[in-house]
Amino acid sequence: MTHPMHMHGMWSELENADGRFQARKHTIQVQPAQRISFLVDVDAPGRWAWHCHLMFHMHAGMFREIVVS
Ligand SMILES: [Cu+2]
Repeated sequence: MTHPMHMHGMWSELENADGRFQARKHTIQVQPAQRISFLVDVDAPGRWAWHCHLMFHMHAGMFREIVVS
């Protein structure tokens, strides 16, 4: 099952297999056990959520807080 991982407050630039970057995204699709690489411009101070958009995954623990200070 794909995990639509969503970071609040900042954009992500997903890197493809060629080392090039794709369009800026708020939500990145991640397959189970898949490793991905993405860049984030950490330019928004505050407390932000990073979580799977599937509510039952989020409630099962796929939720983290990102603190930018
Ligand atoms: Cu998920």
